[in-house]
Amino acid sequence: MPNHQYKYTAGPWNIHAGGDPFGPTVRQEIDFVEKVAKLKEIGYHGVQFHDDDVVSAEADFGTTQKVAAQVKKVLDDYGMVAEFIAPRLWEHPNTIDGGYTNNDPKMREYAIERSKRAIDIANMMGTKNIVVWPAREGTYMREAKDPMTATQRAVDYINTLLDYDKEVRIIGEMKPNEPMDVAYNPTNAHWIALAYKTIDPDRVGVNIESAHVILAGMDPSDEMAFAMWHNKLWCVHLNDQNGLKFDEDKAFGAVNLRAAFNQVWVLDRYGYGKNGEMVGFDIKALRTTTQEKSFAHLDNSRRIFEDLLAVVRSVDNAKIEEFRATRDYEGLELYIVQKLMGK
Ligand code: XUL
Ligand code: MN
Repeated sequence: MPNHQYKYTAGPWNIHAGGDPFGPTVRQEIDFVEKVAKLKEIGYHGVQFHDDDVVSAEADFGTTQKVAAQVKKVLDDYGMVAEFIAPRLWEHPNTIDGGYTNNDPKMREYAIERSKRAIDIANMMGTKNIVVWPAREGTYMREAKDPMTATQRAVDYINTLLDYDKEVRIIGEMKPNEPMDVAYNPTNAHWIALAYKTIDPDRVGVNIESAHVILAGMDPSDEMAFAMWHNKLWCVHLNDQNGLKFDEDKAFGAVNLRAAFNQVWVLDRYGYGKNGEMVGFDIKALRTTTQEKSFAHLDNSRRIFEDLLAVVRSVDNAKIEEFRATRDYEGLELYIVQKLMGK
């Protein structure tokens, strides 16, 4: 029975002022140092970053080094680590029509340069993990880009980054839609398939976000198991999602406790975390959350993970095998549901 300690992370964007596309912010912005201090206090071990969460994308190299060192020092002071750096290829005017799948070669070049810079920042922050969420690598209409070309461009992009730094790991975080109507490579299995076509498949993996998998109509725990079978589950973004709508990023287990249980079960059963992988949460506070409760969704999600871990570790595996052998799936269902009800 695996019995290791998990390490938890979240991004600074998960502690936010509550603005949404339909209304302004409703809470005060919280200073980065306070975010780190509070994350530490509620049992977190690390921070996830976009490149420009560390330092402005417009900063020159010297300023980038200086600011990254300051941010790293804050982490060091609190005994925290940087889990990954994600190049933000979806806000800049040059990425309106995407980064590496942009039809304009100058814009594709921007995406490459910005991603190389994200690798530089990762090195300054002491991590080898680059997370690529291909936000705008898709289309609003099918005819806008050529899909075969887009597939090749994804592999070319990954190869360029693998070649730029011989130790960096390129970790795709797939999402089927939003902001685009349809994303290229909508699932983790797509990215894993691309990985095998790159110059160094062992350095290409995935970050599986529960809500993204649900939006693709699939099951997060099965997706995680598939990626682990390939030794490619290097990050997770645990959260929850109520049906097929916008990406809600709800607290882990808040919608479907059984699906959350199954994610924890599969992660724990197959030793996720034993090679340094961390349990990342990507969770938005509800807009209705008060200032004082700005961290509650992250605190709660970690607690829910640990409570589910206790349930998972109390599962009687011999019983499970017996239910399976006798095809008593009704009995199995009652056993699991009763476990989740604390019986
Ligand atoms: C978007 C999303 C991103 C990535 C990091 O849906 O999940 O925040 O996790 O870029
Ligand atoms: Mn995410």
